[in-house]
Amino acid sequence: MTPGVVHLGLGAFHRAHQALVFEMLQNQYGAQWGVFSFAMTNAALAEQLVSNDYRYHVRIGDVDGTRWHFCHAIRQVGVTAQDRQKVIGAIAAPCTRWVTLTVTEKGYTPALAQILVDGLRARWQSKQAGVTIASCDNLHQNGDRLRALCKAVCADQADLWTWVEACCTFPNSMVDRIVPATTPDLVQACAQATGVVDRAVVATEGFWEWVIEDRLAVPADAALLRGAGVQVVADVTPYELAKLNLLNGSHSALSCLGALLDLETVDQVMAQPDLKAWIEALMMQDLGFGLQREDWPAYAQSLVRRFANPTLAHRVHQICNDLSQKIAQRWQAPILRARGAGRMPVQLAMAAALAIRYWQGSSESGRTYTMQDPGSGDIHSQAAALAHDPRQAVQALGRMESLWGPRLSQDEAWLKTIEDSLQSIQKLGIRQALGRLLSV
Ligand code: CS2
Repeated sequence: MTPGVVHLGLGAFHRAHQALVFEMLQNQYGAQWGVFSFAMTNAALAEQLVSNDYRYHVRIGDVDGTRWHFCHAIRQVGVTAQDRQKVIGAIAAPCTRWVTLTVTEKGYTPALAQILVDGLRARWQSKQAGVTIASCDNLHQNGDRLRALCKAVCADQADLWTWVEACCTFPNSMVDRIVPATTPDLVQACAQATGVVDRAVVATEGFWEWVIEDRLAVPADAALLRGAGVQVVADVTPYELAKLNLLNGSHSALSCLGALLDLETVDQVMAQPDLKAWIEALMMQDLGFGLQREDWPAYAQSLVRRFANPTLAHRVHQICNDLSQKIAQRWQAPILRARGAGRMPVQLAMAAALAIRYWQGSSESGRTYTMQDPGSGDIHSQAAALAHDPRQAVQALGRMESLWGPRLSQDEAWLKTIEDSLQSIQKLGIRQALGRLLSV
């Protein structure tokens, strides 16, 4: 029997999060929950998994210790960039019931939608049942967004789209588990602990959460998912915003901070009492402001503990990757909530100043670093060119709608507050500037 789940984006996150949920479901309900997983471009990873017989190790670590798990959720692999037809064939296969995606913020392109739509067309033409198409990326209303992309690609195929609307669903979802990119150190630690050289190994924390909207092509799947610990709810928005704003929002801020202070990992940043105090203030005063998830203060406190997890060694520069794509998803909503309530989110203005300072490309001690963020060359060159003129730097970068949206890019009081923060960083240095902000 072919696997029932087709996944796009065989990255570390998928291997340590959803794959483990599908493994639980497979253990109970069989191969219909097996995963046919496609790397987007990483052929070496796919080859490693083939030579591992599709299995790989997961190190689950918290302050009180680590344990190893050998995951067998994945049954087949491919590489989207090389095997387009294989992806389409997998989506169209009679056994397929779910398509899941973790392709990162920048992956939501018409080309992605085209491959999905080609697969759906093949299903429709061969009269197969509909599927649940679950976007699991850190995007506000990820399912709605994917559906809109697919709909645009189907603009002149009304019959196909009518079938998609009637038989397939695009639930919104929130996924949460910290899974850093695999490093050579982890491969070595795995070899020492298990005796196996496994380049597909991943490290993660004990915590995981998956909340998905109850809009599934096969409604009975909801009960099975719940049995595996997934929350299937009527409205994901409160969970999604709490996670995007509090976790991802503070992750991006603390990563810029770490990069600028030559700190390598998230736990190293959290080990500095002054930096930790600022991150807590950022969450409690600004990122959490106006959230609907009722237990958000407890969630924020749990994040402080999760970020301090020393077993993860989550590199700040990894989180800074694609920063220009992440800001709109993570910071815009809390800034708008505060501005809408007549408040000035001063900690977030400092985060914005840190991002502008980060884009200059070197740390406070003068160490240069590489920024991986395709399409952001203009941002980087403007930040570097205006490094000595905070006012002009904020005028240039704070007015970019792609980062801040139409309202904030015209909000003069907000722009002035970023400028004040950038001035303060320049005059006092980052740590003093943060200290001053905390003492107000
Ligand atoms: C991180 C996320 O790299 C990043 O941008 O903020 O990958 C984060 O670790 C996950 O979303 C946690 O659920």
